[in-house]
Amino acid sequence: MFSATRTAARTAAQAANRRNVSTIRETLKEIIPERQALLKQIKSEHGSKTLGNVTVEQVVGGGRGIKFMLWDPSVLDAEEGIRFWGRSIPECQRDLPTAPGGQEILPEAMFWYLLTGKVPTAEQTKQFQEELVSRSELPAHVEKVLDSLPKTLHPMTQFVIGVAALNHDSQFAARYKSGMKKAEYWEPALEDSLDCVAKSFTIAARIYLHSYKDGAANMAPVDKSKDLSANFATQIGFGDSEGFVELIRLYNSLHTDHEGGNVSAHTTHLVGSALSDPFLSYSAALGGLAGPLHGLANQEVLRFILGMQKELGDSPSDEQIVQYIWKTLNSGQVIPGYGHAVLRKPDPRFAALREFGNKHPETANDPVFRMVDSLFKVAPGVLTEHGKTKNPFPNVDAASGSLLYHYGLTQFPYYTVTFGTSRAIGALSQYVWDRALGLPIERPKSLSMEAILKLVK
Ligand code: HAX
Repeated sequence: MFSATRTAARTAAQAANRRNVSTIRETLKEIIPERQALLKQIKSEHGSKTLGNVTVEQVVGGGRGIKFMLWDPSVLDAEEGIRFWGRSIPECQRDLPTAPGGQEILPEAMFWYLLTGKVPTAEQTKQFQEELVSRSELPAHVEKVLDSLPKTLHPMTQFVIGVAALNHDSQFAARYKSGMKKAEYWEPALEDSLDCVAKSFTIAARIYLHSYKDGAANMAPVDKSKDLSANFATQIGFGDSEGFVELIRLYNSLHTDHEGGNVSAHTTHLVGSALSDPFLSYSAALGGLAGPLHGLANQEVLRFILGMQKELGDSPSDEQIVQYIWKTLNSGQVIPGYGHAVLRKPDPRFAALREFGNKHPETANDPVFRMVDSLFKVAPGVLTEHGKTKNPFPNVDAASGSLLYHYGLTQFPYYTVTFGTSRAIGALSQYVWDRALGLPIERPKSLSMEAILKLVK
């Protein structure tokens, strides 16, 4: 086992003791038996009840709407958007701790909240932040692997490789090999998940320096007094911009979780159900996040917006934008950042990012951000007229890239990496619960076309 991890866990426990603050382990230890009992009750009292029939269209249509898996930290409503343990995004913004002097939710606080369903105190957040930051250093072999990859390799491919290589020090894998009991699974799952989240930020920074700067040899060391987002910003060279640091905090809090059925969350859950450790499970999820219909859409949005700006200039009329959208649709392409498999209203994550852009004078007047706003005014109407998409409204990816671009993070093939640091927080929170609840290996039924015909006749 990577000894820095053991030291981080021990130091965190000692610091928590000194301050008389309960640690994440103690908090989970208290909650887990209650949730285990609830699941047992659901199974014994309601196990044979149905939650709706499955149509043939759902089977051949990507499983839309089939109620199929257990996922506790968040639930998505088609009209209202996401709720994290029952709280909407504005409610999370109201209730969760921010950095001293900051206004945006700290991703560390969101991580605690997603893991436990309880809002952490400022003290718990501080202690948890210190623990995560002290876990964020990378083992030498991971640094070596990352630095040896071609600079031209897509940043998401580098991310997949970096996270998979962390599996070398997995406590879950080591304890499983030595015969751990099922009731103990959640503990090393938690240790690995904390490591995976913390180290993902450092992997992300290293990839940026490797791909777009002179390499990571002189990467700034982790500053243990700062949060993960501030460290990440410093390491990639944007630490002096308080606006950028706040954006990274917000971005990493908003993208964490979007219930369990999306590709990256579901992949983590599926791969984890085979008792693959958190690193292997999340590395597989990153491969899904790298798809253009999922997380890569934030890269595609920027490409789309910059293409439009190049063709139409900084202040196109609504009519010009409408024509540009039609041209894109008529050439058979999708409008990136619009549409959603579940949502049927504008995504509240988009609303939160748009609000961020509008409340900061420097971003509010940025031509690329203004272009995102102009697109939002007309695109839903065009997509409705086009008549294909079930949801003509913007999703989370519609605004995020323009804000990163404003602050100088202009390399848009990198944008999905910033999504990936965040999604680890939500997907691995459920991974810990999957092990705590002893959920079985996932194995739904598939059907051939002949079998479908036989069943419906
Ligand atoms: N532009 C043009 N056409 C679109 C569209 C868009 N933005 N969104 C959906 N459509 C089309 C679909 O391609 C589909 O066409 P076909 O029947 O020819 O296949 C039709 O409308 C019906 O699709 P749908 O049922 O409304 O949407 P799906 O559930 O199948 O797909 C997607 C949801 C998000 C993949 C889809 O809306 C899309 O491709 N959007 C653009 C890419 C994007 O922004 N992805 C990010 C989504 C959020 C996310 O996961 N972020 O990580």
